[in-house]
Amino acid sequence: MRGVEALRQRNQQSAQTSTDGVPIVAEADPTCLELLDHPRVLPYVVDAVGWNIHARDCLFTAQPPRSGAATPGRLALPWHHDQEEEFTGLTQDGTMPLVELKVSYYLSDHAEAGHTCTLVVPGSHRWSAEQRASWERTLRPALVVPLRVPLGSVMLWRSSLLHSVAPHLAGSWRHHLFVSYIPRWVRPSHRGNFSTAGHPDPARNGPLLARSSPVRRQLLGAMGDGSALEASQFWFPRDAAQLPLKQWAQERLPAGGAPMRWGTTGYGVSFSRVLFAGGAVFHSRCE
Ligand SMILES: O=C(O)CCC(=O)C(=O)O
Repeated sequence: MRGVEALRQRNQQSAQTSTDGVPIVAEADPTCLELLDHPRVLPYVVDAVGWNIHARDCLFTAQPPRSGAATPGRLALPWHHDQEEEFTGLTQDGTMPLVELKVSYYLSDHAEAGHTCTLVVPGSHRWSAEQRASWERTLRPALVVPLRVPLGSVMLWRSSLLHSVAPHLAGSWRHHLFVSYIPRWVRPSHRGNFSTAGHPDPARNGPLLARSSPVRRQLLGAMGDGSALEASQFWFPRDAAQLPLKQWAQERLPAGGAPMRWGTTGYGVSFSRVLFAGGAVFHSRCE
């Protein structure tokens, strides 16, 4: 994991700095840019949520050494389902739809004794509204999986899973970077909101887009061909060059496999789920 220390240093110098576990926006950071379209990870992302996507945001958290914390039992982040209120209305039965896929890069050793880690409750993305409302009564330690994973591990996950973050009690830093992928027609969150002159919205950052590949431009929320942003074209692309991830996906279909059903209008998202079956953790030396 070359570059993590540099990532932390760079972000500590920025106005959006946090050294206390509060996420900072890192999309334009060179490390984040490399992870945004990492060749070992992007195929899984596209397999799970299709090619009509961009990044909602890319956040980096750095938590300082915390041995001897005053409240060792307190979760670093409480239990929650991401965007529960915002997404629940998209299904009639109140289960949470698949709108967002998160990719977590664990950039410190989460297997170290006392080190914090993400805690998840497998299967909770399928819970009914009633189950989600009553988890405080039903949650048992046996249902919780702590992601005690070594440095360099990657987790792809549905952020509608019930999750939290364990207390950080180790004498080392915690480093975690995650990218959230959403359909292009869903607006980004932090990306625009935290833009400053020093950290422009990547989708409007001309020099950054000029040195990015077409696929990276799409993932940054811009048009793949560098054309001007226009809301309608997040729904109805003018031509294929605005949406290069589709071509990228087509070129990577398994040889001899069934043709991918992309939908009939060209605007849809289809899923193969050949590679990705609900969740995956693997170890990748992203160097
Ligand atoms: O830091 C983590 O492990 C998870 C972060 C998280 O829960 C969130 O961003 O919703």
